[in-house]
Amino acid sequence: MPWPGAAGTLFLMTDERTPVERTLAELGATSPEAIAARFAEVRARFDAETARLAPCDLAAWTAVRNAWLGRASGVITAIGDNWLKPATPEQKRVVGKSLNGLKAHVERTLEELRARAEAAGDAGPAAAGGSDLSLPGVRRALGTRHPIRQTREELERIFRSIGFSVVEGPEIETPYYNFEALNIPEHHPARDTMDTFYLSLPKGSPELLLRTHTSPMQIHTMERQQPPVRIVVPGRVYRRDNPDSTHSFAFHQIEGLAVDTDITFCEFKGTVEYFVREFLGPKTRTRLRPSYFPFTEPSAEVDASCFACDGRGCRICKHAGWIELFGAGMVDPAVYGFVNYDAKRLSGFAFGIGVERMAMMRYGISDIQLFYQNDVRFLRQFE
Ligand code: FA5
Repeated sequence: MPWPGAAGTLFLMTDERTPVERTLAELGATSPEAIAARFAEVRARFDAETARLAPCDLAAWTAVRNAWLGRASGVITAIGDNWLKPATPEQKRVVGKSLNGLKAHVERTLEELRARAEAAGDAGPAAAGGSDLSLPGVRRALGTRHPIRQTREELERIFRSIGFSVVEGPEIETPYYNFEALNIPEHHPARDTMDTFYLSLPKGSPELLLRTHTSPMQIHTMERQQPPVRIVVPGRVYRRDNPDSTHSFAFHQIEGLAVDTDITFCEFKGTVEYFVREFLGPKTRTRLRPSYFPFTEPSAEVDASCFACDGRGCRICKHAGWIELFGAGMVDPAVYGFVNYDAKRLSGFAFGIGVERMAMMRYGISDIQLFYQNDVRFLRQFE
């Protein structure tokens, strides 16, 4: 163990070891006077070293502190191990007391130096004699954007690139916006699939619920804006779904709505195909399967050729060759009636994409719950 600081001249030995690495018997210091003299030498060495410290040099201060107070190999530990432990019972009394005195001196001096360095730092670089710009900076561990966030941003980017703008809406809705204005009247069976969370409010308050999809923003937007409309709406939605590998009770969707005077099924199909190819790769094929949503007519489920087997059939696509992506369709003219749009003149399409499911497809993730567990071993893979 070298002495802390520059090569020492105080303790020149033929033996390579420093005095604190040798026992007192080896040093020939067995009487109380000889022991005290040895401690005085160590203390003088410490004082000389700290006297050389520049007032603001925190790195040098840390090095001195570690060299003297470091638990594993500091000088104080070495004295305890090599001078105190092997000492005779009479010597132990003297060594113990001196060691305590030395340790208190070292701790007090270092603390004073640290306070002085801090005060000098507070007074500004000029008062402290200038900053040492060569000191390493404090590195803060940076987090990364969550894979759901990254996926959402990628979806937004794709739709922005073809003229859609991004808007956001409230997570708390009235049943009117979440259901009725979307052509889902009370007692309609389509409500059962979204059996949802209502807020408990004082009697007489209007009913409020956590939105079950981003579709209410279709209505808010059309109420506020005359056509043409081209928006996407990312956001969190809630359903009373039991968690499993593909379901969560809180998840994310991105809604799309385009309304204008000349939008046909071709624009709808072309937009969907463009989006799927941009997101999942140029070779991905798209299929529209007839489906039902009260607010679109006709409605479709959009499927993509399986990314794992390219449509040949595998375990991931359950040997179908296709994977279901999201629901979509041409806006049902009945919806225009709720927002005072002229259903005879206007037409449009809408879609609602599950962000988690898209991220699962893209990154080959088999369990949706991984997104919510905040396990850094999972999240680091998306840096
Ligand atoms: C809807 O929510 C419709 N609003 C979509 C729509 C919009 C259709 C506009 C037509 C026009 P659906 O319930 O199928 O549809 O949900 C859409 C997507 O959300 C699903 O394809 C799926 O990717 C995702 N999703 C649904 N439930 C869950 C859940 N519990 N956990 C995670 N993702 C879900």
